[in-house]
Amino acid sequence: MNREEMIESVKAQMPERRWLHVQGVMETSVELAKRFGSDPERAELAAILHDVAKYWPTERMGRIIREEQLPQELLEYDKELWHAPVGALVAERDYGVTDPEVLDAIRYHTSGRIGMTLLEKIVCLADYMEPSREFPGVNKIRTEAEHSVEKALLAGFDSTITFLIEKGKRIFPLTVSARNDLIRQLQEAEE
Ligand code: DGI
Ligand code: FE
Ligand code: FE
Repeated sequence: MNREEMIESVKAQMPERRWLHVQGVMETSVELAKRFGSDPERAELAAILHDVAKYWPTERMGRIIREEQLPQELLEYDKELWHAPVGALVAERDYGVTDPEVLDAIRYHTSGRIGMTLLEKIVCLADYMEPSREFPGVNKIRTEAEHSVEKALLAGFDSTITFLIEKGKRIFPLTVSARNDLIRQLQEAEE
């Protein structure tokens, strides 16, 4: 499947405003990849597919998590997390993506994880800061992203964690690990 066919197929699976978001993530991922020395083409590919499963019915995502041996722990946390690992599976199975780094950038774009690659950080950060995003703290994220992926992504996870705490929701352990790991990386870089 070529790039245009992939774009048409993804676009057909979501409402117009979500497609605008995906286009924003594509542009921002490419820009960040160039700024921080990652591969713009792989960043764009991950961005095109990152929310492919976002509007799939919950039951369909749940079934895939159970049947395809994705981490079963996901089933105990917010359903908003599910589209990322399911999206990675769909990218490989239905869109023929074989590049493991691209698949991981899709898989971890919501939760993050310990030891995120630069590509994973870029797609996750672009998802937070693309131009159509508006939420408290987004401007701080955009400002930090001018010089540091890690500082910007840390601000992103802080905003999500704060939001989850305010809503009285549980935090997926990978997100806590991802945040701790970014702080460690920033401290090590300072020393
Ligand atoms: O799919 P998007 O809306 O573009 O953004 P996303 O993939 O980052 O999804 C974010 C949603 O996931 C947001 O509404 C918060 C929710 N969420 C629920 N529990 C967690 C979580 N996000 C993270 N990072 N960690 C959680 O534990
Ligand atoms: Fe997403
Ligand atoms: Fe997204």
